[in-house]
Amino acid sequence: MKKSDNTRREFLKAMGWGAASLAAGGCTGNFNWLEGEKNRRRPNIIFIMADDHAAHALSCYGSKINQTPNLDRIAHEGVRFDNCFCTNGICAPSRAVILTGKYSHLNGHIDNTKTFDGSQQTFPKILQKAGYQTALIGKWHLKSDPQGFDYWNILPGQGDYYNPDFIEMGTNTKYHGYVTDIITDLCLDWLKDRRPDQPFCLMYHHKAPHRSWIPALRHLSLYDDCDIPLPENFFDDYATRSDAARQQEMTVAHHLLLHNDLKVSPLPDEKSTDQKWWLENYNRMDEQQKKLWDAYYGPRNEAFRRTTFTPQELAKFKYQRYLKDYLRCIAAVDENVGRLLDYLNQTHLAENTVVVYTSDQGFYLGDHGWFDKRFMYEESLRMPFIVRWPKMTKPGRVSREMVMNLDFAPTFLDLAGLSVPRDMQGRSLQPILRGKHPGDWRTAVYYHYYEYPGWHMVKRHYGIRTQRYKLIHFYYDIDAWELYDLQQDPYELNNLYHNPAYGDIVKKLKSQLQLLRKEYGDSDELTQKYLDEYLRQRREKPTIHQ
Ligand SMILES: [Ca+2]
Repeated sequence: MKKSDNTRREFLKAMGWGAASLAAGGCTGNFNWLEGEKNRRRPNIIFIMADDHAAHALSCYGSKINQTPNLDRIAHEGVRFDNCFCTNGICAPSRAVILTGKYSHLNGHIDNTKTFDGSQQTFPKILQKAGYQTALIGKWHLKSDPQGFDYWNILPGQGDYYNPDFIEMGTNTKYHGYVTDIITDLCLDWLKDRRPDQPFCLMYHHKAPHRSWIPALRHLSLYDDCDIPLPENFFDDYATRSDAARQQEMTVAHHLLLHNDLKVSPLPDEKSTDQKWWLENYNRMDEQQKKLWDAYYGPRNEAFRRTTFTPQELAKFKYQRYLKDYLRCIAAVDENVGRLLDYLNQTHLAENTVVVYTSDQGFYLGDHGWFDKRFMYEESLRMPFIVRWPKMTKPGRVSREMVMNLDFAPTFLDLAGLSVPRDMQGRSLQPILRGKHPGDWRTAVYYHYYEYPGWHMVKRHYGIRTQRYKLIHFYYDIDAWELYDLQQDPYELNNLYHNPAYGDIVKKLKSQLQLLRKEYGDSDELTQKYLDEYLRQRREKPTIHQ
């Protein structure tokens, strides 16, 4: 056998094809054939990520409050992961975990105040080196310039919903329109212009539905004809919990901002401190956009000002306005993902393109009376994660294996036929995508949140979640534990940590938690190091935490 045949056989073996493929392929045996065949076979990857899109706001996850027919297409034609969790439930750290396949304490990006060390190993860099065309379009949020991409066009910082600025490979450009539509247009343009002879990896990252939940004009009246039902635990009184649940600053009732979040435009003589984001957003609109915006919110805001509310009625008003705007933002994401899926079908790219939809973490949709994320409770710990690759995934499959954002990088590399670097801490999901249930799959996940004192005042904590239990340790200005039996108490209202009947379970979980900390390289020393660094930074530059 010629050397080229050997090389080809090795490649086919690596890709899971046997000798039959070799025999059937025709034996030209030259390198170009091999490269062409390799590129034709390797899947394209479209990694769609929204910002703060909770799984319980997707109809494929049983949402009681909205429909997402286009996102559901990915789940219905692929695999829905019901137990996908983030390792640190906040925007930039989750993105850093996804890129590196490493926990925050190893990639260094423990909180939103950090700047990502772009010199480190990431999966896009490895894909690029292996011959993939790589592109990143939309939200980035890691401060340093993206590395490992042939093309990038990103929102600066959090970005704006209307007429947003983008930074295209270092150059600022202002676009006219609504951000979710623009990001999708840019992705479609890139797909049309890409080189057809190479596989690609496109990171299609939405800003929506991040705070302050500013909908497209065409969606302003969506949900006008209904009330969004309150979640079961909206009026959680935190009775059995630690002070962490009581001392946060993220309640719908008290911490949503009237102007910035709820779109109640300030009166001419109203000198409120919460106008800044509202004004920035409003002032970006052109005259026609402002006219349509005012025509919708104006009369509703006047009615709000004429009404006298009890505290509970006011909380419900805030919930409705918050949730409706949040869901309207998701409606635009859903429509636009539909446009992208249609494009893949029309261009026959769908068959060999892995399409992933996820969010950097979940979100509280009034659950526990909250908005935002950070806590290790289910609603923000859980990430929607749906994957379609017609070549591999059978339609409508559901996985209950415990997976993490830590697994995304190893999965993408594995699907591209590349070996996963040993220092990545996640595990490829390829067997699960193929419908297998690996017997040695993990039975628990480890979580660690750091950003305190800071936005929303969610105390530092780490913990373990198994299929049935969750044990959380809050630390720093508190030393408190919480235990939940998710089977008996799915809404996490009853902290069982001090219940003697659960003593053995606590003991076992604490031991498991220590093993996980050790396995993933986290430690009390590292925790202290990051805390000292955080507090020093806060003293030297207080505004960084505002
Ligand atoms: Ca986020």
